Amino acid sequence: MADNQSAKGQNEPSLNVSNIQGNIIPGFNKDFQALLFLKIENGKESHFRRWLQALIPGVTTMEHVLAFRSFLQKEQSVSKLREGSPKLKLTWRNIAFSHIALERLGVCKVGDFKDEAFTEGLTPERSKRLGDSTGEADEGNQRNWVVGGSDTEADVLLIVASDDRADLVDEVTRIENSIYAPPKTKEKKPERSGLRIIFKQYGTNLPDSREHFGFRDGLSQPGVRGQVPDSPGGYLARGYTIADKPGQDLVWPGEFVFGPRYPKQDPHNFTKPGPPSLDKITAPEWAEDGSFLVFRRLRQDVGAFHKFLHDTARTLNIGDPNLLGAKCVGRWASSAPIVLAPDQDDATFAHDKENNNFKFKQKDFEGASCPFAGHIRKIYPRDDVLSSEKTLPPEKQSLNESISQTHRLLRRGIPYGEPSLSSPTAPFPDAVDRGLLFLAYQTSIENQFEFLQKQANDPDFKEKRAGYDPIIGQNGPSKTRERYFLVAFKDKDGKEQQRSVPIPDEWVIPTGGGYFFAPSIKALRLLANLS
Ligand code: N7H
Repeated sequence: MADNQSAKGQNEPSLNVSNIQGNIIPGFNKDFQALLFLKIENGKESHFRRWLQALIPGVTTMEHVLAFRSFLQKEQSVSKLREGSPKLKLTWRNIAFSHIALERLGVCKVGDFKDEAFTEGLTPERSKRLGDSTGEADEGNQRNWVVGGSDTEADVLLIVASDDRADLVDEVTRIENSIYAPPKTKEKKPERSGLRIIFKQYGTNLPDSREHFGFRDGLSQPGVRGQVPDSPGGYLARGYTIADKPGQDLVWPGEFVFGPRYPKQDPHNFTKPGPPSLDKITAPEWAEDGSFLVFRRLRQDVGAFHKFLHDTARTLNIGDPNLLGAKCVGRWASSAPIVLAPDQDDATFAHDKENNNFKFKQKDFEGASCPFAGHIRKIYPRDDVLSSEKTLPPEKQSLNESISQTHRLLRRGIPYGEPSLSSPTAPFPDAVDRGLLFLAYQTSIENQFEFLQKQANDPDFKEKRAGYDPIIGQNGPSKTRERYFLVAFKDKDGKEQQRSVPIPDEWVIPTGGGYFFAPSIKALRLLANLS
């Protein structure tokens, strides 16, 4: 059990479940989703407001999602007795706005939000700072993105999610009709919605919660602290599956939702509440119960990644290319953490009760099984400290568990595109557009998403020459975008080795993105001019 899973008994903040959008907490987690990127036509703000007024009653809240989960839990226990009971299928909607859109709707101006990343938006300059390509013809160059690039920035992001593919398509059609063929007014004239769809993207979960490279994903999430009505034990993290996992740390809700009563993490003590996420400096009052949403459309070249694993395993005399894959991610394809299963994939550690129950410093301080550049170690170093600071008291350390908790994300991504036929043992290159629709909620884009992406790009984190995160690390400023990562392994002959491995190709390429704000239901009503 993680150190701070024994927080019971402290005063937990009460979460405003009927006001917070449901994909923030606890997350939609539906198999079929569509992202609609919308532009508000110039001078058509009042039309847009009318369209929004009609949408608001259908925006799904945290309360709806928790009720659904609780129903499913009961249903599951009943269906053990009653075979074949019908599954409840629902379709949900959530909405988020760019800073420019909020300005145009007259609710905010530069300086209202402290977070510069949100205020500026995902501009070419910010994309460059994330390490994205700047080569004129490069697909990863922000100017060439399919959405969020030059002239393709969205004002509004609408997320539609369903348990059923056909229901999702029906709902998207209904929304498209409301945009392009809205109901007639009393005078029988067609009423403009003031909106245009600039990009539409369907996402579908792959079997067994895999992402396209073949790894199970979406397993490790922070457990959001806070009370919700009727939650057994009084904790959001208790009684609902979202945080009921051994090893899952409880994180104060102010890291993910704005509110004067929602504390952020204290960087010196991760069980203690820090300052609130909403005060006069951080965000305007109406931002209460809202959250920033980062979107990145990340194309995955599965054939290229698998070829790298296949060829490099051969060069290094590593018998199994899947072992090199596990070193790149920090988990085996099954999700078993490599620090618990260092030599081969082991399903015992892939179980929900085990797959998050580990630490790095405690288990693998030298990086012998999980490289410091391994994706999950770079992006969430858990209890890791710098080797040069190992003996310092926590308040003098620049990295430790309390500090790592101040950079967490609520990941809500979903894969898009057809699955690949490739595997690390038989790489199969193709030209199919597939990847991850990366979505993450937080209360500071600068200190959470951007901080983590920069950490992934930093070859000297957490130790000098540890290398780039082989999944998402980018070397923006270099023309060749050369990258490497340091990996320790036992070769086929049982000899311990350590090598700096060159990364020859790009297999996660940003092709779209945007920074948004997901307001509360009350704030949506304000935006729509509803009393
Ligand atoms: Fe990552 N992958 O398949 O290799 N990610 N990720 N990610 N990721 C995780 O623990 C992947 C991306 C995080 O709590 C797993 O749930 C791929 C971005 C964080 O221990 C796998 C892409 C960012 C975690 C992947 C991608 C992150 C995490 C293990 C892009 C943020 C949790 C499953 C195409 C900047 C770490 C799990 C923890 C886990 C993969 C992108 C962040 C398998 C393919 C852009 C915070």
